[in-house]
Amino acid sequence: MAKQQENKKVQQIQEHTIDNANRVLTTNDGVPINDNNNMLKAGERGPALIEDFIFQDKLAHFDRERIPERVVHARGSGAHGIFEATADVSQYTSAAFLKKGTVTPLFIRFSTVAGFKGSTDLARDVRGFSVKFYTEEGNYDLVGNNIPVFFIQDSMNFPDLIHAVKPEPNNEMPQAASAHDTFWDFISLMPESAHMLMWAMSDRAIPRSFRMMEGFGVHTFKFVNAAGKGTFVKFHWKPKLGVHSVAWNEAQKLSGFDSDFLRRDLWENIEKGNFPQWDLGVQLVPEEDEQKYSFDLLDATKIIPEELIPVTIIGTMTLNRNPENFFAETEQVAFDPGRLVPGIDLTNDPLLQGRIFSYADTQNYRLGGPNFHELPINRPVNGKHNNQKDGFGRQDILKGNVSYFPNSLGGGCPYQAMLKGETGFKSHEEKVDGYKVRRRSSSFADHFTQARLFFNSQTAPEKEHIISGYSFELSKVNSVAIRKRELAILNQIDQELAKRVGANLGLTPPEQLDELTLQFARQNHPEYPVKAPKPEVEKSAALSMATAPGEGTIETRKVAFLVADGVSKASVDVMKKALEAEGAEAVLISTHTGNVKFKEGGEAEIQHTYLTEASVCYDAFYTPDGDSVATLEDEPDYIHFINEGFRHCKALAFAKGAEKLIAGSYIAKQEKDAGVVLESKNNLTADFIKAMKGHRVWDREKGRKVPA
Ligand code: HDD
Repeated sequence: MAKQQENKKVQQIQEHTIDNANRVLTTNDGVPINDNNNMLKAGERGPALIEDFIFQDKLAHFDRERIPERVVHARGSGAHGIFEATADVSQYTSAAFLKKGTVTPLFIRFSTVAGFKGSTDLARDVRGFSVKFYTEEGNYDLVGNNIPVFFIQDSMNFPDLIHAVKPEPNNEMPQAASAHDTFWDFISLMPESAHMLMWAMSDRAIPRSFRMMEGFGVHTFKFVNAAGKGTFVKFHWKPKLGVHSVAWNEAQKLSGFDSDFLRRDLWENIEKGNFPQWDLGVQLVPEEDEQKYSFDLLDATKIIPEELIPVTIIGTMTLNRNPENFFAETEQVAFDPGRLVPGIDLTNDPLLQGRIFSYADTQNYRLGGPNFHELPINRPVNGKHNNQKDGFGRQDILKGNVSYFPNSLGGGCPYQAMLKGETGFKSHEEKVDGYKVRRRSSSFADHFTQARLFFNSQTAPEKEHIISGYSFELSKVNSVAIRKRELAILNQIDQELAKRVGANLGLTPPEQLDELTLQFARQNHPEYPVKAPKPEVEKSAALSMATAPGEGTIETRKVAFLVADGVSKASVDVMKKALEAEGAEAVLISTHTGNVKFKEGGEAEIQHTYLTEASVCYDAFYTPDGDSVATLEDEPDYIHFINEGFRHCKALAFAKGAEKLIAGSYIAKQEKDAGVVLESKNNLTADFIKAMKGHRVWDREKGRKVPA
């Protein structure tokens, strides 16, 4: 906490924070209110009076409490934190906040893309990953996603993409879901989306936690050093807790049981002091190598395989404080990829170029005018000095009679950095020489090679999940022509993938791309489909979640202890101690709230019951010994817990006396695997922890026999 108090952003926000403790209720003008229950009336039973300024003050504000939600990424969760630069990158960038040892306050917002503000966290969707660094050289926004590529290559298509994925305009269905005709209609006509779709159909789109997602800047940006030399750069956020997902069936159920699941997980862990951390990594490409690769660095549908250019870690982000107020901070924070600091610049990526217009434009509308920079959450910590003034909601008071440049009356201030030998932000100088054209670069025409790279890099269970993802989504599409069109695209990527999805749809994948798809693709590339250049890398371990960094920790994982009155305290305690030593959390679930009685005497407080909680809210399950076992034998909700936990491939441990409970569940009919830990056969605590470290026993899905 001491470190947070020292931080300039925390201080700045505190200056604007109101505490109502021991204060009298007032109007917005500070007038103390005597009666906050009754309108002013002409007689006890008479009509209300227009002079009731106290009522008007209250209602007029209430009537204006909603602002337009973000047109995309409407649903999000924010947190404060810090970034500490840990490597010397001065050779590549002059950015002051990246100077080794510098600590910079930041605000992050995670989001889903398609759903409305009140939709569910667990939709199959891309997650936004936006970071605002409050640097000493102004605000720098890295507005990325948890997927390193994008659906489209040129911003001109962005409104169409979003119109297609959002609920259909006639009936506003479905909410927060891409599994519908308009999305797949658009996507199947846009083969450039093939790579992104592969990621979106994978488990990356249903994360276990915001804290367990990678983040990516997506575009290639430019680092610029003090001498003005540029280097291409891609940004990566690598989570210390590993990269994990839930199962699709689980995601759907979570959306009902706790649609705030990811938001709650982030909030609760920060409250508990489990501060999530990510390393910031960069892939650096010298300017001279711009044309060296089989893909174009300016094409946002392509990654740079880590085997080709490794990721160098340059700093660490720690999220350490929840917002005080959701609206004032998380809702009003305004991100913009065009908010750059000296040492970082844009490239000519046509998707990035379009974004530079859209974000400031949308903030001007959404936040009601040009002074949104003055909202506490958006204010730079180093102050702002310019001649912009007035406008709705202006807060800063500009002193003096000068509000223009150049001036002599104000001593030439605020002065241009270059006039005093300072650098300020200087756009990286590059030669631009070409015809003014509305066209797509031919270097963007290969759409399938990296989609194939992604699929080939997955483990067997991950491939199965991708097949299921496509099968689920396309089954929800009513038009058979659209299903076939997408199958034809899959067939260009991997024939087995297309065949398997086709079988689930009762369709044989067409050999060639559909005529309509070709027609649209040829608008950009007349020779389409083009012969793909040979890729440098055909398989990349970094693309699989199973082999991503940070694996093997169970820190902050939630384990449900399934108990009832009469449970053995000793049996609870031995497992609790072992799990807590690994940083995991034990949560007792019983048949009623209040206290659970131990067999040995004594009680423990119960927050959750079989009625109020569901297995999907937990990572693993332990059933301790005791007289509770007899109660649980007759408790269908308990049986459902363990059936469902098994179905979702989670680890389950049973103390010796509780092992007989398996007989009443579907686990009895399945082959036991390393994820079912029995005290009579295993080392109860060590083997349970080992199973949890593997995250899920995905192989268990092969049977698919558990009707949970
Ligand atoms: Fe965007 C919001 C990420 C392409 C236009 N975008 C938004 C947010 C994220 C992204 C994380 C939420 C920010 C927040 O939390 O407030 N967007 C991306 C990424 C893209 C991308 C990674 C591609 C690489 N976006 C993109 C394009 C356009 C936009 C091509 C338009 C030309 N995005 C917007 C927007 C939003 C937005 C309409 C809506 C709310 C906002 O900006 O603040 O301007």
